[in-house]
Amino acid sequence: MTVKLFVNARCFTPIDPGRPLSGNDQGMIREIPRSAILTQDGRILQIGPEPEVLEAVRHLSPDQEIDCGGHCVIPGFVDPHTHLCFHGLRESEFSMRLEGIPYLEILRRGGGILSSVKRVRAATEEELFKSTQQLAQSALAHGTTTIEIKSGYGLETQAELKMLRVIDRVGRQSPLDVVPTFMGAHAIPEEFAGDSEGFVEMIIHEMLPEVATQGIARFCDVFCEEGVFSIAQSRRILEAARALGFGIKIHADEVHDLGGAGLAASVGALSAEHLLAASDEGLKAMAAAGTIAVLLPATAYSLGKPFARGREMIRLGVPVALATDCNPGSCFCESIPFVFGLAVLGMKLSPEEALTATTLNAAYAVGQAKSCGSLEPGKKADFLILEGQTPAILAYHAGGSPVKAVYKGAERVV
Ligand code: IZC
Ligand code: ZN
Repeated sequence: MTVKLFVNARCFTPIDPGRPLSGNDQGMIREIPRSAILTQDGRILQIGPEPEVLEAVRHLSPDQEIDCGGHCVIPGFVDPHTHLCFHGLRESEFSMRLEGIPYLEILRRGGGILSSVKRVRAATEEELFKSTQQLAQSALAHGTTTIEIKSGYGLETQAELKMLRVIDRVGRQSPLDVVPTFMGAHAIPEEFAGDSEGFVEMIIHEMLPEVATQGIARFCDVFCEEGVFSIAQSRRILEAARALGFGIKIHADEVHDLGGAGLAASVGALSAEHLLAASDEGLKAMAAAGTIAVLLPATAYSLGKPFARGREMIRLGVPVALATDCNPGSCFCESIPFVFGLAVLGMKLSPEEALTATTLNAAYAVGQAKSCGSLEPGKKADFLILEGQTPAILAYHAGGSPVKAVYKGAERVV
């Protein structure tokens, strides 16, 4: 048994009521100016004003005492949407986008996601592991302690399984907790060009059952978008996934409003992601169903598009989470601090709302809130020491590295 005592911390944390925070509650953060955190075997035993915790410690004699220097301490970030299992960058496509060629046009010409598919299919499992692990380490250095990673650059059963094995190995061989998502419905592969229905059949009858049998993905996600998967196809795939026990997520209304937000609400998805073009009607349906909006402002930034209407979503009562979307195409960014800054300055979330969005609501968006997302007894001792005295430093120190130390299960990992 290892007992650790963290003192002289200025803690900021959302309080978990057993569901994601929405509306006015999204900005409710508990601040404990001079606090201490007592941990046992990587979990939080107690957190509160220093004198209270010190009183409890008298009977426990901690193995180690760590002084947080009066700095701001917040929960470790949860990044609930990434595609960071890939091999090779797409810099030439970035140049094409700078010249004005749209993201979906590059995909239509056989590039985009399909160029990553070629690279991932050709890579050995070891090569893919190395590149994924490297990026995961970088996310950790930016304060991410739990991360969702999607497959979706295999688009054939064996290559999708290879990705999911790599994602699983990153979870076992890095300090990060990794949540794996199957995203065979990410694009239509060349072999099925002109036959998207044939590919949907293969996902439903071959890929999904095999992934379910192997038990290596918790969620199933679909890219519901013009030229990719229609509303009807997305619904069929997600209903089949749900019947097999997967949690479900949707890339919804990223470029065009196909009604993805409404679909997410009606199929009982845990979250809908992107939502740049989502309609009021779709957002209201999400609020009524309790669907979490996972917003990806670094993608809007990278695509040069207006941000999703985060402020309006909070007003409507939709619980908002934030994620990087880290991928080699539309958004090469593994930094939650960067996303936090964009959310505050670009989407007008308050720093408190953005803190909830990058911790507790993000933990709900990947089904992990029982063990992380807030600093409360029983949860993992995953937390960050920041430069400065309040979480606003994350937006204020633009492009800096405000994360000074990362603790995962009470162990210092950065
Ligand atoms: O590789 O382009 N939007 N999927 C949907 C992506 C971006 C990832 C990519
Ligand atoms: Zn994505």
